[in-house]
Amino acid sequence: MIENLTQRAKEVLNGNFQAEGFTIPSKGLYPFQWKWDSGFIAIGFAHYDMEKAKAEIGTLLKAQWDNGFIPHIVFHTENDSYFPGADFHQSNLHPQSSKKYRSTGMTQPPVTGFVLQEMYRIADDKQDLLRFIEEHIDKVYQNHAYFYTHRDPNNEGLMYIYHNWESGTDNSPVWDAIWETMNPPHYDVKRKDTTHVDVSQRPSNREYDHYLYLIDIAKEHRYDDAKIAELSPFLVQDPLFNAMLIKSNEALIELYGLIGNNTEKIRQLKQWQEKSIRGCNEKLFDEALGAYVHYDLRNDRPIRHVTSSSFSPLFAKIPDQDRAAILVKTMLERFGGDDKYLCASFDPTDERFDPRKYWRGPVWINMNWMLYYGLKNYGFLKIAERMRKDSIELIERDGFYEYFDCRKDNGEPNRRGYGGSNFSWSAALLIDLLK
Ligand code: 9WN
Repeated sequence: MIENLTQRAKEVLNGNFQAEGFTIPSKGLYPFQWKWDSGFIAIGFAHYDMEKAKAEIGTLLKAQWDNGFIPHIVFHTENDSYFPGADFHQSNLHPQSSKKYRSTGMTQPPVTGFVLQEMYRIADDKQDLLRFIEEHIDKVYQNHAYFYTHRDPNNEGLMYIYHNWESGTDNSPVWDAIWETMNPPHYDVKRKDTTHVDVSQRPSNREYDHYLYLIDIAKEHRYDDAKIAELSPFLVQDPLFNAMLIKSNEALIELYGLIGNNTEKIRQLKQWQEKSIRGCNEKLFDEALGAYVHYDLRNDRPIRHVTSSSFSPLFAKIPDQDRAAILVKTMLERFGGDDKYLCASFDPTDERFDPRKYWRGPVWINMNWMLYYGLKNYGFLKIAERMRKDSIELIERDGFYEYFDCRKDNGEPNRRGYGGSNFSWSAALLIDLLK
């Protein structure tokens, strides 16, 4: 059974791998290379085809900008099945953008550092992998330096994101209160996502107006970070984004240690690390909710909702043991009923929870994967195992979907998978979870 499922996962990944050396997240819906997808995909490939895993990361890093920035989408090929594409984003507006690769001017959670560490953990030939890491690690370090230089205007160790797409959790109800502070024009554009996926499972047109407007503001200022920090109506410190950076900092410290002769970089990383962990614990933890929450920097207020991102600091060992126990209690109380699969992306006890709509409720395999390892970090083995089993069961029953209804009984037997099908990171991380 397990062999069968792993085999099917490999077929999905191989089918999505492109001759240019990267993997699309899902045919039709997402035809380019996405930053955090590529990291999860590399972990899957690392288990059976390390050359493809290396190609995935190597290709992403080739598109890095001169200031260390790594974009959220790299448009390696011409393809008009996705909107907004390269012509809308116009990354060339930024003076330090890649001259060779067209991309977006926003980023995504910084997973690449810990992905290199995972690849090393999985590799049989450690020497070979260490050589690969040696060739690429400075680029990842430069990416972290970019964040600490340009994305932390108040020097809190907490990076801001200026667009909901930078969070990876695109239409989470967390952003709703921010949309209420904005009044963007109506964009008369042809969305493509709703031609691939049922419109009821995707963000609304009005939400897209906000998304496009934020890009237009950034473009008006040629993607200048300081201007964006000053003017973007969306400026948020996201616990998931920051947890990924912290996890990746830790990974770089370990990997530079293995490589040797990098004391200065290790010193700098440790200093960043200390500041960021403190920032997360002091500013983003909400005692009353028993969870980490987002902070709206533009409007200077916490966004008090519990999401799967609220638990991601477990993955980066940010909380101490007592606080980790509080997180688990919150997770079980709000997300963990027997009638549900773990882990909904948004609080099932909140009125904005929608079990079918994208990041407003459904289960996402990448989040489950992080939470599985996060729970194991603290010895919560029973709930970790439930997280793993639920992920496997959802895929086994429904297929390699992008996201899944968390309700065990949703009135539609064997129809819990939504969004894109043959979705790469669901396949990649399943391979890891089945090991
Ligand atoms: C915008 C590719 C990406 C994921 C995101 C997911 C979705 C894009 C979209 O697909 O976002 O980046 O067009 O909806 O929300 O997490 O990286 O799989």
